[in-house]
Amino acid sequence: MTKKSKSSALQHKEGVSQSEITNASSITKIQQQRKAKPTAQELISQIIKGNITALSRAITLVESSNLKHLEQANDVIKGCLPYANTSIRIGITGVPGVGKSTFIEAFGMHLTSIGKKVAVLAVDPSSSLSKGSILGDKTRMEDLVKNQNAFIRPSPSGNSLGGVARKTRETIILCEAAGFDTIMIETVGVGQSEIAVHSMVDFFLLLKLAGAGDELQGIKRGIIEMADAIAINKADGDNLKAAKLAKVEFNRALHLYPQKNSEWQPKVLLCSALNREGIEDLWKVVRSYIEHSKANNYFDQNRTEQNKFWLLQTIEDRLKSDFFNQTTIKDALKRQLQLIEDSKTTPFVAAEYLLNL
Ligand SMILES: Nc1nc2c(ncn2[C@@H]2O[C@H](COP(=O)(O)OP(=O)(O)O)[C@@H](O)[C@H]2O)c(=O)[nH]1
Ligand SMILES: [Mg+2]
Repeated sequence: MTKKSKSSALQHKEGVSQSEITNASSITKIQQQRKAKPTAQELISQIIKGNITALSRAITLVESSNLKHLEQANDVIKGCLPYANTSIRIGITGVPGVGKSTFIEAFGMHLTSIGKKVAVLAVDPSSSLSKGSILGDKTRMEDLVKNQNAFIRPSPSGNSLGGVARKTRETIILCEAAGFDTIMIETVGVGQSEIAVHSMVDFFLLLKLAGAGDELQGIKRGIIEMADAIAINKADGDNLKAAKLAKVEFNRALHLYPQKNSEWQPKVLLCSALNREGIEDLWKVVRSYIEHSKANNYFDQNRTEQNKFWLLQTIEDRLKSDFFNQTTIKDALKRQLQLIEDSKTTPFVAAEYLLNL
């Protein structure tokens, strides 16, 4: 209910006070504005011209839970697809406090200074609770926020990672159609969201700190395995010596990992996001990775594999939510769970029964 009223034109109309809403001429005005809502076709043609207002509007449709909006969103995405697929997509992960936001600011500013158009997105399924903690600290991105060639969008909210990831993937397509050639996707170094982000990007960057053990940094082995580069951040001041040591250690450790399908040897770098040092070197690494993976065809293969993965993932998510959202299932599930508690059935018998309903 609250969602519906939030997306209503009444709330969007600036300068319309509550008392004005009751006034007849205002109602006509609002009705006209409703009619003036751009069609999917209009949105598409504005997006491919690089119109940011149209882009934001389309993303809002993608993120909406209203079925009508989703239908329109699908039309817009379809229309944008021929203009998409053109960017370099970079995933960025690391534990809170490692300096992701500061890094994105520095990296984004560098990229725009060499003529790139940068979009910054995020995947954080927990952000619906914390109201978009990730990327929320726009104070760390003061310059990028004001930059004409940068577009920053906080994580879509949602209670399932699948839903959040879908919205972000579709937003990538819209941003690409709007002319953004470098897309950065931030994720927090906890839970499953790295895997989701890894399966929507070309290049995966792990930010780390020197001097803290892996357990301390909460980074799992799997995440190191996904990384195409590890940047040891805060390599400045008193920290520099430890950072240099960490670099040697990481390089040694990475050689013990099995070769990646891309046949790319992950690189370890030092950087100071705060002092904007090591940023250019990292961009060189990304470029050399792209060259490498395009030369051996991995780049395209990987994107195809990712699309297949998301097709299956989407079906899985849909079947699951369709199943669990049925009232008969909800009620029956409650009963079966009770029977399990009372040891009156087995999980397999109960599952079989529910699936047959
Ligand atoms: N010394 C130093 N501090 C940094 C660096 N990068 C980030 N920080 C600081 O680390 C803190 C956390 O940074 P933030 O970008 O918010 O980290 P996030 O949680 O990963 O997004 C902030 O106080 C930053 O100023 C760096 O390269 N060197
Ligand atoms: Mg941050």
